[in-house]
Amino acid sequence: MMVFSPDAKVAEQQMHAVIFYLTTFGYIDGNFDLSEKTFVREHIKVLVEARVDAAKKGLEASLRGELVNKYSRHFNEVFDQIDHQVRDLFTEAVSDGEDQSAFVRAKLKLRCYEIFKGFDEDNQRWILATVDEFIQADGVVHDAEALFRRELGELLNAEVAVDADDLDQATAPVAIEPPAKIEPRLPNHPFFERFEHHYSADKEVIQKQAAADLDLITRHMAKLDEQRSAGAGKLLGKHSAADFAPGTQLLDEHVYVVNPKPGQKYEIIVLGDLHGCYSCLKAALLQADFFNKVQAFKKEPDKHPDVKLVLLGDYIDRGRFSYNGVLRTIMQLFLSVPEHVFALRGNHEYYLELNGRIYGGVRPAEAINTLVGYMPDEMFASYMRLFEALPNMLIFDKTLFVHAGIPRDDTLHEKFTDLASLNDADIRFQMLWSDPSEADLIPGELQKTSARFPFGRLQFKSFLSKIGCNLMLRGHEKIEEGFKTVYDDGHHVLINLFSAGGKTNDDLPADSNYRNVRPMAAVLHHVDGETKVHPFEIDYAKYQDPATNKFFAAEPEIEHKS
Ligand SMILES: [Mn+2]
Repeated sequence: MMVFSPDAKVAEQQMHAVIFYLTTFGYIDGNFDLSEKTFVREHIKVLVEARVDAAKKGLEASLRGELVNKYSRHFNEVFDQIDHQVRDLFTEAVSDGEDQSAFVRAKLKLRCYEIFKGFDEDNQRWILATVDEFIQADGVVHDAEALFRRELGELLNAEVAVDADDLDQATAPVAIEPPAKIEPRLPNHPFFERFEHHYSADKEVIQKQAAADLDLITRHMAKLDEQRSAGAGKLLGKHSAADFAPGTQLLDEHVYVVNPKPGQKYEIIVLGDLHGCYSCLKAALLQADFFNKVQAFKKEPDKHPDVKLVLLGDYIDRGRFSYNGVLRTIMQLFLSVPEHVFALRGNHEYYLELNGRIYGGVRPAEAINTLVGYMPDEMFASYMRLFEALPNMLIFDKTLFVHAGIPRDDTLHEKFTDLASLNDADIRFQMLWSDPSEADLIPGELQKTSARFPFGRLQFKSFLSKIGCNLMLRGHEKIEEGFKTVYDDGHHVLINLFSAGGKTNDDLPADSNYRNVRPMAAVLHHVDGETKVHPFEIDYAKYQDPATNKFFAAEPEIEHKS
């Protein structure tokens, strides 16, 4: 029988862990039915009774009953929450061709692994014994349960290590300020108004609209080509931004590098996933006063900070203003001031061609699904080519900006030699998808299971050291707080940013769970190697009004499809 810690906090964690493991084993055979849920609730009661009896011996029956009921109620609520979180996993984006249940299975295994690694040895043995007891409790051990239990056992015993030489221990001079509220200096800017119109349902009109967008795509790609030809081959043999002359800014294939000028102040405005939330993009740019600041710098570069806008990808899908809102505006921004705008690729900017047809690489792909049958088909191929051309990352001094995360251990081992390796197609693809875990190290087996794979704290430190960085900003994960410091040990810092969302944001469908996110952006103040991060709340609500956003002057003519 299981033994709970006398420490109330540890005992609470043990209960959460056990409930998570039981929920996982409940889902592992495909569906978590009512009888299994009843079984978990009964098991919770058994555990609670054991805990009450161990803590308070010889209690009067009625008092014991009261305590058992009280704790059972609490842990049944915990169970409901965990059950809800697990069900939520089934709605997360998976890469095309990937099986949703395999993805969920990988996520559950990861969470089991993280919980296990967070426990000391006694608790590790305890939790496995509890699970074994549970899966045998109904008299039958199902094949799926036995397989998962066996795989979990192997995983927990797996040896993982990182190269200690990689763990550079220099202190990261990164300060993170508390989230602020910023008012836009001006409520609107003429830059935006020219592009704020819905697609027409009329064939002839939408053809003209598409032709204008195609022109933008063509010019955006031509500008990237120009930047690329100037930076071609420059990353070869280089190991950090500091290996370039001060003041260097270049694009070599899909990797931007900036080595800042000594004494020059920089303001880097960073936006995470936008997912068709045009109001979020517009609000953040006006709040950060982007246009005014670029102009001031261009006029008197010695007197003003150099302003950079970094967009971490995932411009399309989920929200209602994908191509015609977020993407069109980003292309206009880049074409207006290409030296100041870094529009990186997200995993949603990934289309596939099959028998002459273009498909979204992520399901559901709302941007393309909504416009099929209205937009000329060849436009989707043009978007696909644009997406292929988008750069994947920016290394600015010691900060890496990338959509999702770091590559797999085995891929790095096989392919990484210097900064030029970051252009490898597999490395770039993996960096569009991976997620940080709370565990220190993730075994290779667990990294292999899904396109959306985890990496650990030490793997993160090791990778950042390889490329001369100590700070990484990424989007990709829908975090409700909008801004989150995922890792910070004083040496290496990982920040997650999400810029789509908002309770009353009508850029999102009424039933979208993105509305639970508080969208955030950040400004990095950088000078002479020191970085201060200023997160701020995106004031999208100001741009839900026809007076500040023409998209709200009329209803869309084409219905949003998921
Ligand atoms: Mn993403």
